[in-house]
Amino acid sequence: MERTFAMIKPDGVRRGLTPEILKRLQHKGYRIVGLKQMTIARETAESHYGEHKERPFFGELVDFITGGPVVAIALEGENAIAGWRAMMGATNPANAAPGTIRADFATTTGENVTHGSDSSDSAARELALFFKDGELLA
Ligand code: DAT
Ligand code: MG
Repeated sequence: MERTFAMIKPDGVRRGLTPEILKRLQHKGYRIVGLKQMTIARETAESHYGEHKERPFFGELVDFITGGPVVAIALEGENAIAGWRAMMGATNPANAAPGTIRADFATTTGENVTHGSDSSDSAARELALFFKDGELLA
């Protein structure tokens, strides 16, 4: 069993995609062990995306992710880290395989609907950033 951090980004929430995305991950068989709609504080966003802080798009990325409510999700399941990344598809929707979330619901890299941790270290770090002890199911 693995846990990972998933997020429906502000574009996904704004466009009413929350039920569709929750449906997909539940139908896949993942268990939702934490779920909340929230607005991300700027310092939380800068920490979450810290690996990108030298990239030219960092400012826009932080503006975007703090610009409206997101849905933060803690997912549990076998191979959940790679499995959720596979369901999302490639970062650039133009490269995402048909049937993936980013291929089906996005056209630009900057607004690509969902986030998923990319490793077990990232998953642990991001889950701790977004959820307090006691907010996650045992
Ligand atoms: P992923 O979200 O697939 O893990 P990432 O970690 O490389 O991708 O980048 C984080 C987010 O930053 C990504 O979902 C969208 C944005 N981003 C990445 N590369 C970008 C680029 N070249 N231009 C604009 N935004 C970009
Ligand atoms: Mg990433």
